[in-house]
Amino acid sequence: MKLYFAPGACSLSPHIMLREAGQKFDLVQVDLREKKTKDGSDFNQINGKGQVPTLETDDGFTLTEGPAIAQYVGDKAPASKIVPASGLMWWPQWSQS
Ligand SMILES: N[C@@H](CCC(=O)N[C@@H](CS)C(=O)NCC(=O)O)C(=O)O
Repeated sequence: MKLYFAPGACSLSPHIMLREAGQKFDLVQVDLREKKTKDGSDFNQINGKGQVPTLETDDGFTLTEGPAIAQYVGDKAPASKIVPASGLMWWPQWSQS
């Protein structure tokens, strides 16, 4: 996977979640003012909204909203229990501690 991020931006939470979930991913820094990635690519071609966080998944999807990325990462790594499964308000195990 590939996470597009900018320092000090709301891409930090998906970044933390990917690490907590033990996922393999590459980081690509974005200049949000210029809409360019660190290697000079046009970021608007990757996310038409020109915003981070943006996650390219291994199966070819591009997710462009933080909550959608959070749910995707949580669903991909259920053993990490970082978010409840879709449709649940909490993990049953959370209420036992
Ligand atoms: N609805 C998006 C909002 C993302 C967002 O506002 N990202 C900011 C950084 S925290 C951004 O990329 N701003 C640059 C811009 O809008 O041009 C989400 O929840 O993920």
